[in-house]
Amino acid sequence: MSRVSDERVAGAIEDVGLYAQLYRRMLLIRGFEDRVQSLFLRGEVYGTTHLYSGQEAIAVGIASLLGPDDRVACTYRGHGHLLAMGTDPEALLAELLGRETGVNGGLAGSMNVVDPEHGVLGCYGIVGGSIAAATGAGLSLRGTGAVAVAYFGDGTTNQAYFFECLNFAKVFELPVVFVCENNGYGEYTPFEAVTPGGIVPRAAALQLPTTELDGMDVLAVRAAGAQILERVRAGGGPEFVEARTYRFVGHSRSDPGKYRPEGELDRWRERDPLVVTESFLRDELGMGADELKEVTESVETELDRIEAAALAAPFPAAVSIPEFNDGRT
Ligand SMILES: Cc1ncc(C[n+]2csc(CCOP(=O)(O)OP(=O)(O)O)c2C)c(N)n1
Ligand SMILES: [Mg+2]
Repeated sequence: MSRVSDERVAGAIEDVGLYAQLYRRMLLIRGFEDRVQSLFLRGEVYGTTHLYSGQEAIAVGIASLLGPDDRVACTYRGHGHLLAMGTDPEALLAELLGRETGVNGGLAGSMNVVDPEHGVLGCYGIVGGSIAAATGAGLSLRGTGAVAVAYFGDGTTNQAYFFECLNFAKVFELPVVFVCENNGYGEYTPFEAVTPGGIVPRAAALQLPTTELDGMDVLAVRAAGAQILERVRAGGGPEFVEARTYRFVGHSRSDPGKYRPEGELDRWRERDPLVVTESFLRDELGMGADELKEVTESVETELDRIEAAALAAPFPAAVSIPEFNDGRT
């Protein structure tokens, strides 16, 4: 599977084929996460998981603008970023199931996948680790036209890495795009409760150009992202994005999300990125119901195959797997 837009770049706004691909990739991520959840409940997943459901438009929109020389650094909520960059979904699921055929031989698990072949420097369990990794990559990419993208959450803007790395990137005008996925919560804490002054002013204070965008709309992400990436590739220095989004599930596998105010999830579900994009394809680009159904069904068929293959894959020989499955998160 290739990156969403290896050959296609920004400007192809009216291209039905491209948007159908973006929609398909988002469906794949959602379906993948649904399966991870049910496999987790069946005791098949080793370690913990943090699902990306609800946030798909950000990873897919940005990845659709990246080329083979660009690099991304992700968080422990990284399945969506990996799949958007073209990581083989079967190898990713096998990784989560601790199998030898996993992206990292079944030894990285959900939180620490590395996939350099697809431009992924790594997924980081340490909050803010992705910011540091992308900043370092930016240093080595300076002057090449390639960029490094850091994905991180709202809560991460309270972490020391955030200030230190944004400052460093600005001082050296590094080609880094800092993408803050504001999903409203850091674990169980609403971001408003711990972020005096909001997020964007923090980056603006360090003189990074800032963009706030609708992280539930892949078209909005892609349109703004195209302009940002053009500037950063041209040597304009680092930029900051706050993409407003929502996670449709709890923080991690053991969180039912009960701290959310009543009705909040339902309100965000009305702006589900899959619904937003499906409506656009149908109403603006004239895609028929049959075609849309075909996309959905082909994703489910692919996921059926992937799940069966990952479950049938062998465990790595040298590791005693049960030791890793003692219920700790
Ligand atoms: C350095 C560090 N501090 C604390 C934690 C525990 N921790 C894991 S996720 C998380 C919340 C991060 O929230 P946010 O940045 O909004 O990302 P989200 O999980 O919402 O995607 C915390 C505090 C950690 N993993 N690393
Ligand atoms: Mg968050």
